[in-house]
Amino acid sequence: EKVFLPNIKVHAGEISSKVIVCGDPGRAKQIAELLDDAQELSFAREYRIFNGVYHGTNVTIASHGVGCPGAAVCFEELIKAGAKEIIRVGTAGSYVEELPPGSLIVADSAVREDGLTYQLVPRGMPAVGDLSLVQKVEKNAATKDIRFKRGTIVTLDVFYSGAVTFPHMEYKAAGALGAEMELASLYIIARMRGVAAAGIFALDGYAFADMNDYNPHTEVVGKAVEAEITIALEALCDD
Ligand code: R1X
Repeated sequence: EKVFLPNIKVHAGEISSKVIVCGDPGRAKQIAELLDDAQELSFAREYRIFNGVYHGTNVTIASHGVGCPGAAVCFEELIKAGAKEIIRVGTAGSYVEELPPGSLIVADSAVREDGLTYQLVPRGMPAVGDLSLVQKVEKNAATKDIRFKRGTIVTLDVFYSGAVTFPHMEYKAAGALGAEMELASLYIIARMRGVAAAGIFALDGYAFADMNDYNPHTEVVGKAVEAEITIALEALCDD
């Protein structure tokens, strides 16, 4: 009897060892459309899973939704199902002028400004990507005509701000390049479970901006998302 993963609704062994993850189920479908023989395995809650073939290599595409706790359920079950290399393709808000909307961040590390990872590992554990997988992503990004930088991204839980102010400016001063909402959980879980992970992000605005004005649905962001998808697929199949 094969183990059934109850939230992502696939059996162990049904997915590829090479996985692309993204937040949006619609984007999972967009990525799957670039594959040969794409097949939807499941779509439960925010978790939508496809198998397919990219340039002769079997890959799996999975969506994980918004925020670390929900994404962590997806990452843990993907790993139980057989994932060995996971690349997150996402969107993020920029901290720096050199990375305007439409450019990319290759994140080698994530700041743990989430709650989830503190319930998994001690405070001192760093959230870092797999060095060789991150380097494959960076190498493939460098072949594209798109602006990018490699560095640290901040993973936070809050999207619409409340009564307190998130210290974006302090993280900018500390050298972080931008902010998003899931990568720290991927990096902590991947390291704890012994698999490789990397992350690449299309900048869709500035993290300091009023989120009530947030509009990622522009042509320049769409092009950056398309570019990062190709970069991630090439990096995953680069061995
Ligand atoms: O990671 C962030 C989150 O999943 C990036 O975009 C989403 C919020 O719109």
